[in-house]
Amino acid sequence: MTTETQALAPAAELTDGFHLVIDALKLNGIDTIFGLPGIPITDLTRKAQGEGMRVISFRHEQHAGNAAAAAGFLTQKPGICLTVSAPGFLNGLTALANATTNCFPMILISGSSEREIVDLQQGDYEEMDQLAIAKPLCKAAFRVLHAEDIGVGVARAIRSALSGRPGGVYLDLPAKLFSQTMPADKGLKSLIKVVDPAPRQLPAPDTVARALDLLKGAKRPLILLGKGAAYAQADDAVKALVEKTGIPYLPMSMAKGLLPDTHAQSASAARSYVLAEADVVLLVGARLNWLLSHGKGKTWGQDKGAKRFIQIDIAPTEIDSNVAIEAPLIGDIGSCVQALLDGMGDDWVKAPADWVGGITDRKDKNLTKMAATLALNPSPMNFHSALGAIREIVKANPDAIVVNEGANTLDFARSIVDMYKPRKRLDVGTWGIMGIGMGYAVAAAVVTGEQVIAIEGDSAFGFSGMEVETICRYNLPICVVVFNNNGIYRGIDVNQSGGTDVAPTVFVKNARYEMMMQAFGGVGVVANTPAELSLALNEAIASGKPTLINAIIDETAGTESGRITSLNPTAGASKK
Ligand code: ADP
Ligand code: TZD
Ligand code: MG
Repeated sequence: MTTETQALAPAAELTDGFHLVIDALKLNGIDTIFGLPGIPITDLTRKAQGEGMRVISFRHEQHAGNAAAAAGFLTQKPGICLTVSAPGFLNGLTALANATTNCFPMILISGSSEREIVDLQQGDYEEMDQLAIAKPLCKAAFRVLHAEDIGVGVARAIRSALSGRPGGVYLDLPAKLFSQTMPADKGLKSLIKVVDPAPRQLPAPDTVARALDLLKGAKRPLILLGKGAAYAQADDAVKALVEKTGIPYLPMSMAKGLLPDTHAQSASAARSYVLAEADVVLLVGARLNWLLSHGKGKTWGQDKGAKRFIQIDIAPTEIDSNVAIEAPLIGDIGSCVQALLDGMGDDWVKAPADWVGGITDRKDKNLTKMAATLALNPSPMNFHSALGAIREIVKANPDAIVVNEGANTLDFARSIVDMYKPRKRLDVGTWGIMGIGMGYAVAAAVVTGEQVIAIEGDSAFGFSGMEVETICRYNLPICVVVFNNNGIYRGIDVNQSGGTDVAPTVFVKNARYEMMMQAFGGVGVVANTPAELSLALNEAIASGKPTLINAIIDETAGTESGRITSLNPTAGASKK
């Protein structure tokens, strides 16, 4: 070709790094980004929005990251969190680590500085070796240096987040990548649509037979449902297993609603009894971690002989992590539960009547006691009376999603507020982390379109409180109920030195949290009684408007650390 003809040939249409990232995500059905703009990803957020993606912009990356994690849990698609370099990346990292701990699929995508400068530590703008830092805190971490590899990078990130045990993935995109260009047709061909990112994993037949043998011989069987079972979306199979076997079950907090909490076989109101007395326990997507006292000790009736465990999990290395698992069943929950059902045939004998009856008696007694406590109407409100009001509203609005964090506010809400449908409860999860509230609430509203009720301790709310602006900006149907007891656990601690500073657990008294929502155009209400709380919450649901209810709770009502006092090395001393 002469120079002349070259000049006359039409320029090949080009694409660039920005568009390849967007196209790769869209090709894989990802339509939402949670993030916070800045160098070098500002244009990525603009262009993504321009290309029809929903871009939800937060006030702090941790909350964008928490939103991505919750979106991943709710949809089985990895939630995307997009941040700037070093500080933005670090702000998002807590959420990435928390997602990994909870087995929620998410991808943290961060822009990063120039490799050459970072590696020689020459002091670039927001310089940090982000890939190295992310690696130990997530399931997988990748960096893309060339535009033609963006398709592979995004595909690897999606598959890593979703396959096997889900988790958090970090994707490092250096600034230079975004402006790299390549012919558009070649770019298109470089993208990968991930096929079957979470393939079904069938359990081996001999492991199914072993599990059924153990279950068949059980005199006091128990099923424990965890948030892995909720994530798996095998709702019908799980329900069929519970009902076909007649075995009492306990839902872990985020598995509540997988079957309605009012189900006759729910043993929640007799939790201590069934944990201590059961002889064979079938774990379905639940780990024997601190939340289950590691499967040992008094909680598990150690003095009454060893428990025998069947555990369904997708991660083979989870087995025997705390106690011996006699019958591991490795595979996805849908396939494993179905294999058990198939293996049971038509003549499976239901759980022994004396065991089931004994549980029902205890349950009824405890529920009667609880009803009496909920009916009391003390002034000021306590946790029970306020939650009694919310409980009725959740019952009347079973599609609403409940987000819950705090100490007493968490522990009481978990046991008092019944859930009726799967994946309607999002909470502090495996770490017991504070700060997930507004991020989870935004994600729940954005990806489901349902009403969200966030039940928040006043301390817990403070971690993400600024995101009420985000809630107002996107006009999301979120009602935040702040349980205002003037502090962490309680509002009555005193400075042990007698000095003028208040105690470390105490906040400004009678704080006007409702004004935070009003500041951004939302509705703010104070509730002093259960009736006022019900009215305000019903109005919030009817209008769908961003609302914050400042629920005034007796500042003496809580206990240190809520219900996990036993884990607190000084709780005994400070209680004296
Ligand atoms: P909880 O806190 O509710 O007890 P955990 O988070 O401790 O629940 O446990 C969830 C478990 O579920 C993890 O061990 C995880 O590997 C497992 N899991 C997640 N998704 C699936 C799935 N689709 N199939 C089987 N197991 C799963
Ligand atoms: N920081 C983080 C990230 N997570 C934590 N779990 C804590 C600190 C410690 N912590 C708890 O475990 S609960 C809690 C803190 C600070 C707050 C409890 O106060 P609250 O709830 O107002 O949210 P109640 O109803 O007053 O008990
Ligand atoms: Mg509090």
